[in-house]
Amino acid sequence: MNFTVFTLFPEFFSGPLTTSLLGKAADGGLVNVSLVNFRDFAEGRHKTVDEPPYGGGPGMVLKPEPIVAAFEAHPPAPGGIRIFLTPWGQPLNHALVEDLADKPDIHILCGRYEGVDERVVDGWIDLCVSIGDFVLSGGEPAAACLIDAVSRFVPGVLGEPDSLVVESFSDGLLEGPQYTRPAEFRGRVVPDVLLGGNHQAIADWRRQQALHRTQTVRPDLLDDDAG
Ligand code: 6GU
Repeated sequence: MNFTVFTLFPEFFSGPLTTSLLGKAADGGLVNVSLVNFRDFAEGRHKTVDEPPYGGGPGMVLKPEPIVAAFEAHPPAPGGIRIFLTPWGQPLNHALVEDLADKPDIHILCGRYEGVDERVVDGWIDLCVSIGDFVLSGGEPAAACLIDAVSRFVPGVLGEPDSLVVESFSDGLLEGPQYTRPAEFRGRVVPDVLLGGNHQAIADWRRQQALHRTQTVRPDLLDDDAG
């Protein structure tokens, strides 16, 4: 799986991409992330990437020329997709992550400031994605989230493929509680059923716990078949 991130802050990614699961996936050649600083494609001595918005208003808007020049220098492979990360995009969820995992090449534009000239979106972006109903100062943390979530579906990235199936959202439910040793910790005990070795009873208990947690925390997931 190949990702290319178009960002003014490539250094942001040195942590997320070298740590833990993603670091191992990168080392194993399973996931490759290229970083493109579109400031390198800006013209002039000042390498200007932003300007005040037409019509007035606060902040600065990213100019189209450097971004599109960077896109043209790094086209996605056939069957690939170009995504713009923005608070007004389509919400990222389990279904969208699974769709994206089928793409051979994912290019991601990270916005900054008050936004990106809309002509970039109209002419060069296939999909706009948000990671939730809040505003980040830039798309970089969202790109790290998207790359992590999609990479987990690349064969070989997870040690145990089963964990893709059991965990939250794959069946539309949140994952229930988990316990490990010791059986008693500061007076709090592990539920008896988990210590008993009755696999059917354990599966039933887990399902009931997952339903209860989903009902309590995310009843919206039970209302429809979203996720
Ligand atoms: Cl994808 N970008 C920004 N800047 N803020 C966000 C977001 C993305 N998703 C939620 N908030």
